[in-house]
Amino acid sequence: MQETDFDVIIVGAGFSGVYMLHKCRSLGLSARVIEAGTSVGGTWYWNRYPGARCDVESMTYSYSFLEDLEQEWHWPERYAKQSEILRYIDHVVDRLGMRKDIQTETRVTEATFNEATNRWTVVTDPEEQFTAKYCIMATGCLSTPNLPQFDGLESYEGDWHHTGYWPKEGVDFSGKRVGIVGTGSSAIQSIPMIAAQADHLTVFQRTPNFSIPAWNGPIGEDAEREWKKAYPELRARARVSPVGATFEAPDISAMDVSAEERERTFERRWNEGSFNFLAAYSDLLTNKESNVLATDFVHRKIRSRVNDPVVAEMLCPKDHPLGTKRLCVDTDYYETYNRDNVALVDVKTTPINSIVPDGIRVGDTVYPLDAIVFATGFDAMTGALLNIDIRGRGGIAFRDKWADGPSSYLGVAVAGFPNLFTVTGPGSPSVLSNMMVSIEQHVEWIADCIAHMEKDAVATIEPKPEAESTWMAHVNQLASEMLYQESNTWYLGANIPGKPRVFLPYVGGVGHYRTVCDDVAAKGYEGFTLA
Ligand code: FAD
Ligand code: N01
Repeated sequence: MQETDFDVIIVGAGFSGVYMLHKCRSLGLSARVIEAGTSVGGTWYWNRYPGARCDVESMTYSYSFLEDLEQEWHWPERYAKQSEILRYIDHVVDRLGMRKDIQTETRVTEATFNEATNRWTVVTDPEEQFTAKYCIMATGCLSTPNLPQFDGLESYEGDWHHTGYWPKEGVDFSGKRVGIVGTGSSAIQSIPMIAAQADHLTVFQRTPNFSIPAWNGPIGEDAEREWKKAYPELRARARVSPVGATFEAPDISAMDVSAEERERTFERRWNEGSFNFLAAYSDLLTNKESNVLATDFVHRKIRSRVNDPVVAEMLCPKDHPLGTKRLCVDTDYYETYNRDNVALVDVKTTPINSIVPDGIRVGDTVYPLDAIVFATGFDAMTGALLNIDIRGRGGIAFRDKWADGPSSYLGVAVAGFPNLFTVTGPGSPSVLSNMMVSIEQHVEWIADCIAHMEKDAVATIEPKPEAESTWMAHVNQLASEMLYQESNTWYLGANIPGKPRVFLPYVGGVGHYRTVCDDVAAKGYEGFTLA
């Protein structure tokens, strides 16, 4: 056991942990990042499945604090692929000389607050022990892959992979009969790529998802130049916007315009691609009638893209309002079902009952497969935090405190756990935004808080229980006014058996949330106890 003492321990070396390290070093603090993977990148290190790329524009999916780099960096495509994003974060880490402060291949298993010393003790696997005044969880919202318990998986004789834990060397599906379980964003990106390579692809779909075309392609030189010229204004606009984006979001109901105008608007948004579509009208996620109009438009698009009408109907989501499961963004997803080597199997009516040595059994039918891809998502937002045994004052365990769902003040700190911060934690907008904007906002707020504490020699900061309760009531109240409740999603923990059904992110909007956080700080960290 080697004991090592730092001002700050940061868990996770994705975009959050890397920026947090940079801010801590800028404050003159000693910091160490502890990362389970063999290198940096987080999401973009682990998710190497075919077709993996971001679905917010590359030009906005990057750090805004590196103004020189944003002018230098060339993003070749409108939506950057995984390898390009990984290359970017690797470059940032080397450019800022941060690698020596990042310890990889080390998983944090325990973090315990010592009330006598006001310090955190962090224990890892392989076993080492660290102490620090501050412990910052940059563990990611979508970093704990969910592999459902399928009977017989251990007997399967082919290869299987989870999209969130993809081999670095890649997987060659040439000449193989492949099965993919799931039709969320990961599946929708990988299905066209796998279908193009494999001999045959069978898609096992439980719930069809809404997907909007990406219209991906190279970014032209003129567009890049214009974008770079406008960067400061675009970044500023994203910071105060509802979802950290630069697209226009008019405050108008879909019900307040004529059918012709609505059709034109939906068509224009569809042709712009991606999340623009949801911003066509301000009430698509609050008003069922407006949502039905948008749903009808997308259903018609799906039917026009898929040749077989039976398959097209299977692909039209009818059990949840558009956008209440995270919207997917695709390149040729629906058209892939027009290929002769692709089959769609409904596993809602008859679920997968087991994995057998040569494939997947659904009811009485065995689908013979040489390889299986599980695109079955993540234990989102709380999974990575609850995997660590975190103990606060009086030995209270995070796992006990959050047994009925997470409770947090601003999604950034938790009562009873002094000097512990969660980057993009539950109760913050995080996954409902361009996460780069939310990550930067949280990291900067935490860094300012730490700077304030160091300047005034404050030993500990922690939320007051009543401030936390008030914030959680607000988070839940706003969520209850949205259509999100009508859908079984990872936003609600519904994808993990036994997980409490609680809406996890904050729907109040990135811009509004930023104002709330800034006000809290301006009022001397209102709602926190500083000792
Ligand atoms: P992560 O990137 O998840 O990093 C967390 C790190 O913490 C991981 O490396 C993990 O190994 C490490 N870790 C966790 N627990 C421990 C532990 N106990 N000990 C040590 N290390 C630990 N967001 C967008 O805004 N736009 C997109 O287009 C987009 N595309 C996405 C595509 C995919 C396939 C996925 C899965 C997510 C996507 N996201 C997207 C969300 C994405 O997760 C965030 O944008 C962002 O990358 C999160 O960065 P992070 O550093 O907070 O977390
Ligand atoms: O996971 P998901 P994901 N039997 O949870 C199905 C981000 N992301 O990895 O809907 C059969 O969305 C499950 O079915 P159902 C983004 O935030 C972004 O695709 O629960 N099926 C569903 O179809 C995204 O939302 C990008 O009925 C089972 C699928 O598996 C988040 O990460 C790309 C099953 C899981 O879908 C997660 O996306 C990728 C079972 N037992 C990810 N269990 C971008 O494009 C689960 N399923 C930027």
